[in-house]
Amino acid sequence: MGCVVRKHEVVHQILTKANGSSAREKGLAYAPTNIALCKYWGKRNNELNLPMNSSLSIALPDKGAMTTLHFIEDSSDNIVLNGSLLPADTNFVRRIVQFLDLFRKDKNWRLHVDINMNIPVAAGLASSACGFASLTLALNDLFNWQLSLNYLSILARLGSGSASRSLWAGFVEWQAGVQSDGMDSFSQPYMITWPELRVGILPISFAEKLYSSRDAMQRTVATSVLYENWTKKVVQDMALLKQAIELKNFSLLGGTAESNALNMHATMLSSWPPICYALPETIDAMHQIWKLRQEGLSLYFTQDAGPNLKLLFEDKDEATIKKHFPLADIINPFAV
Ligand code: 2P0
Repeated sequence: MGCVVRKHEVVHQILTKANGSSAREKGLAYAPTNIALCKYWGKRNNELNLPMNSSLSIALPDKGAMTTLHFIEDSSDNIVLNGSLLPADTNFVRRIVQFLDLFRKDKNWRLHVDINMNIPVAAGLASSACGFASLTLALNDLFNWQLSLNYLSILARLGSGSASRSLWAGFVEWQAGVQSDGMDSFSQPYMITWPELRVGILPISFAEKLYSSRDAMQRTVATSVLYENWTKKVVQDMALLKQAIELKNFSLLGGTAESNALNMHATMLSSWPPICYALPETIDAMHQIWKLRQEGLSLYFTQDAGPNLKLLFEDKDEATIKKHFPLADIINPFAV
């Protein structure tokens, strides 16, 4: 393949590996959302969502998207989100229909797509990650492709980069890869659990974000003088996080994740026009966390493309965290 590989060419290549048997009546799949400890920020290829850097996430098993699919006799797809049929002119519907178009080739099937999510949409809680991951898995189920998770991770990435990490529980690494067609850019899980680890979603605002991650990433790469440093920082952080996970060194994990998030946001802030996802309450919460840490509490945070913070701590401190942050939604990523 040459340099200008298109999405449909990648899909075609992967579908040659699919089982050729006929479609089922229904497709159904669940995918958890994921929180990056080392962030994906910036693409080397906007068409294929190929990242500049590798990233590492942790799945939140009971926060995610359930997608069911069935064929309909209609001229267009129906997209239902949390029980409401969405108008065709919304961004969400356009992205889903464009994704489905990749698989239609000359065939004219239309689908009823029913997505149920238990996280706010487009508020920096990786709704597109679990949405596109569950849609990809549901298509694999509907068409009975029986594709490997590596191929499904590549397909999910074509919908949304971070969706490539949302096919597994636990820690997941998305390898940036080097190939121009992105066939080496997929995610893989770590076979390691950390039952003491806790993630708390600290709500600041669940309003729809001001800038899409897609646009904000492009602007950061194009205009931030700090971007080159970011690409070096992520290499160091990936190594430190792997070490922290292997050694179960919580302060190394939390410190590296927090520093990674702050560097990503500093890099965005130095873009022009500037990109700032934090609200005044986000900064207040950071100061509260830093003060508690100075007082001896082993508490860290990470922040994505929205104003909410995700707290990182261990189960032994859960009661203290609940006392200081009564609104935090506390999740055990390794609950069975
Ligand atoms: C991440 N984020 O690693 C980073 C950190 C947000 C901040 O991946 O354009 O919705 O669909 O590939 O995956 C959000 O970006 O962007 C994201 P697209 P995506 O989780």
